[in-house]
Amino acid sequence: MPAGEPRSDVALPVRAYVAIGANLGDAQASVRQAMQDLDQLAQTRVAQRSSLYRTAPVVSGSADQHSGPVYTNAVVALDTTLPALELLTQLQALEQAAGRERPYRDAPRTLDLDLLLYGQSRIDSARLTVPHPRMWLRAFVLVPLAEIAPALVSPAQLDAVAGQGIERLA
Ligand code: A4P
Ligand code: MG
Repeated sequence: MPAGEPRSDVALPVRAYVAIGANLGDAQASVRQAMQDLDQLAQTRVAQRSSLYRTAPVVSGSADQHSGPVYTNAVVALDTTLPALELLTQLQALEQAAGRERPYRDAPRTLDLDLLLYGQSRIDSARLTVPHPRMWLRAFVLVPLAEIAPALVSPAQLDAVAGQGIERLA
């Protein structure tokens, strides 16, 4: 290939955003560990990490389910050359390694990793919907996302979730 021509076989990194949540065990330790583990993924580095937040559980399931313990939540920005579905597979492997079980919808969890945004991509496949369909409804996503990427969240979007319990941890 002549010098100076762009190479077409080298993928440019994509900026992706991942929400981290935990409300079983030592949730703060799990969230911090997840940040380190994400930075160790192949073809991926953590470019930015939000503060940790203590958040009231949001439950969408039936009323007889317990809402469970408070959550620790955070958001990280990744630069990755992994394709989106491969990144999802890696996120799910980290959830499994943290002992994640799925007894029912919105059940308490040792670790939840949701892919919020993958560059400008819109994805609607059986395994993956991006942007994450519920992200705009949730203070536990929008507040940490706005901390590291203020241009992505408008004041009106933050206002819309202002009633939800969330507190930044020191
Ligand atoms: N899936 C589709 N799109 C995506 C995506 N963008 N990122 C599929 C991740 N996964 C995605 O997820 C179920 C399926 O969604 C997966 O098989 C994947 O292929 P899951 O992690 O097995 O189950 P889940 O975590 O219960 O579902 P989900 O959708 O992550 O739940 P939600 O709606 O995000 O709610 N309250 C507080 N305060 N903090 C929380 O973190 N989290 C939840 C989970 C509820 N309440 C909460 C919190
Ligand atoms: Mg999830």
